[in-house]
Amino acid sequence: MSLVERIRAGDRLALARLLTQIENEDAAGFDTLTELFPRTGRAHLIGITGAPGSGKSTLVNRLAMELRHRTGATVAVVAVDPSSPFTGGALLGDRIRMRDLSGDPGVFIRSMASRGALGGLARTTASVVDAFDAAGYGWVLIETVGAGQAEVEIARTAHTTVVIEAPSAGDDVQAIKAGILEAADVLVVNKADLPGADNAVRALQSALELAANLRPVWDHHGRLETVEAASAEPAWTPPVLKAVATQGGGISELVDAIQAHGAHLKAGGGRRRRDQERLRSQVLALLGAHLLDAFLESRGREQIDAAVESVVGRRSSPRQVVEALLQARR
Ligand SMILES: Nc1nc2c(ncn2[C@@H]2O[C@H](COP(=O)(O)OP(=O)(O)O)[C@@H](O)[C@H]2O)c(=O)[nH]1
Ligand SMILES: [Mg+2]
Repeated sequence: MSLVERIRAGDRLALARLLTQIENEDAAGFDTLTELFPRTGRAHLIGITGAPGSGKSTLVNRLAMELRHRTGATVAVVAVDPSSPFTGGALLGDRIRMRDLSGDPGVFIRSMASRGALGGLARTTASVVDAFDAAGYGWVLIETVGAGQAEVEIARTAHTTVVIEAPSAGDDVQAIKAGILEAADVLVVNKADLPGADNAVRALQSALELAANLRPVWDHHGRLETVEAASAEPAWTPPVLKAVATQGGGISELVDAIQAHGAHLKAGGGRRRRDQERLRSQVLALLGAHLLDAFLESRGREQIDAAVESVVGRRSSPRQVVEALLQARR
């Protein structure tokens, strides 16, 4: 049997092999994915994002179990972990904590290290999500740290974006990365067993009210613009829930909210719009990467190095050298 046939038949080993090929940006993996691509578009993608330590992995673990029990559908978890020297341990920690689930063949967990460029991570993650979708996983949970542009990008292209906050010592909400609150479909104040949870809920609710008449729009460069709401789609008011992920508290309500949001998307055409947005950013990211590669190849390293040197020496501005590079004929 071919790899495609094995994946379609539910062979986990075959799927794991494809995921590794994708992570290594191996051409064979992309060929397999191309063959599988017509089978994608059925999974419900859930982005889960929030500050490090807010309890995302713990919550994702509980959420995966609850979705599995309540819907019977299979669940994939994609944990995107930055592998900086400061958080390198997180990868192992997540693997250990998520081990509870690994006895269930209907749950597949994949941790991804952010090697190389962030844009590369976003691209690889999108392909990993496609692989799970094609393999028939009904729910794909994508855990990202809500810190960088790439993570925000990954989270906002899901069908349902869940933003997690933990109560802070003061009564202010921890600074949320710009664009993330606006991208939230469901907000969760986790660690509701700790003091300050109700304050965090109130703070999030007032932040949501402020944002209620504004809705985010991303232009084709992926820049965030905020415009007055003028959407044909029916409005969705993001609920603010409380959870105690370590005990499983609030997880059932979270599944209710996710299912309600999924029904809302289907009824109002939002599901199609989100698919369009997600696939458009996939296409543009790939196109951008290929154009850059082709450009760098055509100019040769020396020209680029010379341009960078000129900027380092403050003889030219970055904009000037880019204009010169674009104009220069070989
Ligand atoms: N008190 C409390 N601790 C929690 C809760 N959820 C997670 N934690 C703890 O918070 C720490 C970070 O959790 P983790 O899931 O790794 O957070 P992540 O970095 O956002 O993925 C761990 O020590 C968890 O046991 C909760 O609901 N209450
Ligand atoms: Mg984590």
